[in-house]
Amino acid sequence: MNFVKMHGLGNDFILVNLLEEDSPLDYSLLAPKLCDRNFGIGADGILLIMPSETADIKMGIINSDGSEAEMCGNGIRCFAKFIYEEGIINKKIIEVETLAGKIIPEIILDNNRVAAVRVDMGEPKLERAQIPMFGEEGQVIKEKLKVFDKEFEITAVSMGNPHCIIFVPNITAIEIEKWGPLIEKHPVFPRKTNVEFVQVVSPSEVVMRVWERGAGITLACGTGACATLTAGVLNNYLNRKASIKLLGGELTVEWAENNHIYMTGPAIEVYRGVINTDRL
Ligand code: ZDP
Repeated sequence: MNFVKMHGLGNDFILVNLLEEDSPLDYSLLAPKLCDRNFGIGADGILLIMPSETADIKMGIINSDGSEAEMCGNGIRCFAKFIYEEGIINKKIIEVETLAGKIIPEIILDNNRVAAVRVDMGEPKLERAQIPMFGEEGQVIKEKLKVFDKEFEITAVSMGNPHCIIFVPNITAIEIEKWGPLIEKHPVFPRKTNVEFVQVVSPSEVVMRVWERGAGITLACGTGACATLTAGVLNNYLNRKASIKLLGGELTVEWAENNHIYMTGPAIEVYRGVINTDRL
């Protein structure tokens, strides 16, 4: 299997170009092995490049545990950079089909090199059923969620994939490895959830730590940054444009007048390789 290893703010991916691989494999089954950092290539997930009938191209997303995700914000910047630089799609504004609908990355050049990718992430979804979450109709803003003996105040946002945002006074005091997986699998979330802990620094800056559904702690989460900005606006903590600081770096996110979320950040290719999947 040929692959490209890329990352966005240290959130790293194995890209497989299914337009060229002639014997596609079961990537859900292989994901835990390929993504293993000791026994495999090492990554937070796999991105599949596929043909689309409704857009320029299609992106498939598999988490490191083999589960499928609807969307991936850091991933789509990597995906767009690769598609553009390889000349697979000769456009700077690319329409990408995902399970979260059509997402539109725009290549930002500096001296003919891809300096960043700005992504039209579409509209955030706020109704409880759209997250999805069980319970009464309406939006989930500052709602109590009981996890064993602890009570969190959560705000839920879907960027195509589910996010549970928790604002805390001090991010370093949170045991993410303990609470992350418990909230991810809390029965109120029928499709599980990504979990973001957020400390507000100012109306234009927050620090965020993520526990990703299907992947655990990662250095950054693009859809999570977008959901965080949205939740920050809904709670009156943030302006409609803010910088989201993550372990792997920072993203600029804006909730524009047209109700779309725009996320801007880097995408880096690390290396290319060939792996014999029979030996994993
Ligand atoms: O929704 C999920 O299952 C996530 N684990 C998908 C990956 C999201 C990601 N971190 C992002 O940048 O949006 C890659």
